[in-house]
Amino acid sequence: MMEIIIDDPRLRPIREKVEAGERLSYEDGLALYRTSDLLALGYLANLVRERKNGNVTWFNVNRHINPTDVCVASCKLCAFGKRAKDPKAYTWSLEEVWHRAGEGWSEAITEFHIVGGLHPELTLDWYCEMLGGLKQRFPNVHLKAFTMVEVAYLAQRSKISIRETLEKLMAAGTDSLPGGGAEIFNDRVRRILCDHKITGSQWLEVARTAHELGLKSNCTMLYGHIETEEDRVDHLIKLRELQRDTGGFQTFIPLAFHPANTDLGHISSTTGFQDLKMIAVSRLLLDNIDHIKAYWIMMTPRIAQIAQRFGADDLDGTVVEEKIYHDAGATTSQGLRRNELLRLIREAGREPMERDTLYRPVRRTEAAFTVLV
Ligand code: V47
Repeated sequence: MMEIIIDDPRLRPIREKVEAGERLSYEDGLALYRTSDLLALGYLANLVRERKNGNVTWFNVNRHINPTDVCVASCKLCAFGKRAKDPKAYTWSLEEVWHRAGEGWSEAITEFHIVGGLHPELTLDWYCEMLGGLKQRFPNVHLKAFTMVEVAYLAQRSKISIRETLEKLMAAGTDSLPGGGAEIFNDRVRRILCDHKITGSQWLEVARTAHELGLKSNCTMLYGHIETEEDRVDHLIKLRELQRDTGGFQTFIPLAFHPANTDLGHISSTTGFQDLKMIAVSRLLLDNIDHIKAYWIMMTPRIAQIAQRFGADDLDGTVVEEKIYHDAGATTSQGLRRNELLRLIREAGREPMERDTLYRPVRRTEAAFTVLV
């Protein structure tokens, strides 16, 4: 094994644990966040990353669909959600959703990632019809639809349980759930960032129910605002504990807070150093989650590429049209072509592997794709 020099003595016992494949503790998590020895962190995270995913970097060919930005929650962290009366707010009709889903350049998209605001009038039936219409028009496309927050809101509005809501969504076409809305589980921080959203424990309960019903989901953490290092470690350990029970999380995505156009516009954006640290620490603490995604829209393609050597094994996908980060000042493009993703991955010395949403390799010919099961 390559001999590396670890400058920070606090990392030496952690290195021994990582090399032995042992679980890291809460205190280890704090030590990892508190070090500035980024190269040592990256080295350790890379060990785990290569153990789990070898030299492969996963990506997918997907399209984001955000049917409405009307939202009753008014989260301070968000620049996307608008009040219904806001002249800039939009809500697509069902026809518009179906039309837009097939719009733009097509590279045989394998996933629609569908999330939106908490709309006070759209009903669960409307969402089910939307999913049914997408399935009918695009039967091979996986529908990764609705965050835990949207599921809980639809359940509350329909006066039925979370389980029944999920069952209805599944019957209509939902194949898995994205990881958004988790923010930071700590109640104090949540009260400031997103007072009207479900609590952290409710988010975890919706995820647990989804996993029990056989749905896979992703999970996220929003960082770089008012959270402490303790809040971050606590968040990651809660995800690790739920994963121990259900095994339902596929990938973890650390999301850097973008302050522009939000009520927290005075907060500075995260730095590349912090972003890489977040990738590395999450890879080390979340030993039972297979994948760590460096979401290029949020991190920029440059940092997401370097992240492939600091613990990440996924770049997300082509995306095509992105609103949540662009409303919050993101300067990245809205989509990347498949070839551009391939170049980023190859130049990082990794082997690109196109996947479907469930991490099954996708083989492409000129005109079609086949999921290898
Ligand atoms: O839930 C909102 C966050 C999330 C801001 O599951 C913000 O594969 C930063 O969850 N600055 C949506 N973050 C994005 C998301 C996601 C992205 C890519 C892939 C997957 C997946 C999930 O973005 C929201 C919220 O946590 N967010 N506003 C903001 N101003």
